[in-house]
Amino acid sequence: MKKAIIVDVQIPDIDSITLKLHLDELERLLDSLNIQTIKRFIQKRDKIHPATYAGRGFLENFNTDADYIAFDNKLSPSQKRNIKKLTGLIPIDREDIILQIFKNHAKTKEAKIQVELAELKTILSGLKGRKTNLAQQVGAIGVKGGKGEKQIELDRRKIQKRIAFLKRELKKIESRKESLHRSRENVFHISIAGYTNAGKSTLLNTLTKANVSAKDKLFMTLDTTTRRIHLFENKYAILSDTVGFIRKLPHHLVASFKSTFAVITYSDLIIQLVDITSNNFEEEIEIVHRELQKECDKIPKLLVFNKIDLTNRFHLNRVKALYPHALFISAKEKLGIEELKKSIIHHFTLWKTGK
Ligand SMILES: Nc1nc2c(ncn2[C@@H]2O[C@H](COP(=O)(O)OP(=O)(O)OP(=O)(O)O)[C@@H](O)[C@H]2O)c(=O)[nH]1
Ligand SMILES: [Mg+2]
Repeated sequence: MKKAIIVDVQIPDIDSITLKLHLDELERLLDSLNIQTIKRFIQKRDKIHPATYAGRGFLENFNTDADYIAFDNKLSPSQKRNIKKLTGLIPIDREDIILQIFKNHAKTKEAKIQVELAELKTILSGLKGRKTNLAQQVGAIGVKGGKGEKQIELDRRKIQKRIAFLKRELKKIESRKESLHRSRENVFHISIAGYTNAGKSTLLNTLTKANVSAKDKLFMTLDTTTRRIHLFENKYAILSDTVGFIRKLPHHLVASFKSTFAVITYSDLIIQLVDITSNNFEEEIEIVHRELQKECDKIPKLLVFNKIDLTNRFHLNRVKALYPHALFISAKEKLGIEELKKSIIHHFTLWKTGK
């Protein structure tokens, strides 16, 4: 197993608790890549060092057998080069880590194209106006050595060509999806949305007896799975599992995965699923809520807290008081599922009468 140290700078406008929660999440992201975090180093500074992110002296003093030095914020290509020189470790930032997770978890043709597109766009923006080579730019996990500098222009042109090709391929898949969606216009469509690892796939499995892979790793699902769900008598709806949200999802990934996220915008009801055991569930609700408001503000939503089997009565009651309209379930232990189905049926009836 590869090892990493996490390094961050605490500037005056971030408090220690928030910083800790963010680094806990970074550690989980690393864990999803099977990289073990062995230590965290935090430096208090007035501002980020433009050349080296943290202070030079601070970086020079790590005595560690780690392979990587991980950062929660985006590093510039020159910061990466400087940090590598000072520490002898491979610098990786949050974007590199998330991109690599997506890369490892992409299974369908669509997801693979989307990830490659995001990766190439990231490389291209790193190459802009620079004379360094590809491998250095990516700072990629697992990439060793580098090509000659003359390669750069060639690389750039190759990348642009490949991007154009991938975009065309993606367009084809998107238009197939759109016509599928149009053919289902008279069917009640529910999406399960939420922060990564909230239990979305587990809930899809519980509600529809599907067999979607659900694991304690971040971003297990990159492709939406859609299944039929029985409501009552001869009434059915369709239910989709979606790719999770996370704080600071890299810009190029969001753009590439637009059609995957679009499934949510097609739905008639959104189940916003929250992991009640997360130490940071309030911020997680906020992040998902903000994303959903962008294009789904008119779609009815059910706020559903999951994993209540893991929580104690005190915490549960506190959250119930904070969110009196929410539902509380355990997708895994099948608790509260009947109530959830009742709510779904209630929304289905409203939708049906409105048609
Ligand atoms: N104890 C308990 N564990 C749960 C529950 N629901 C999900 N889990 C676990 O939480 C982890 C994540 O579940 P997933 O269903 O993969 O979560 P997801 O939201 O689909 O995650 P991504 O696809 O990675 O965004 C898995 O280990 C599940 O077994 C629950 O109600 N109780
Ligand atoms: Mg999932």
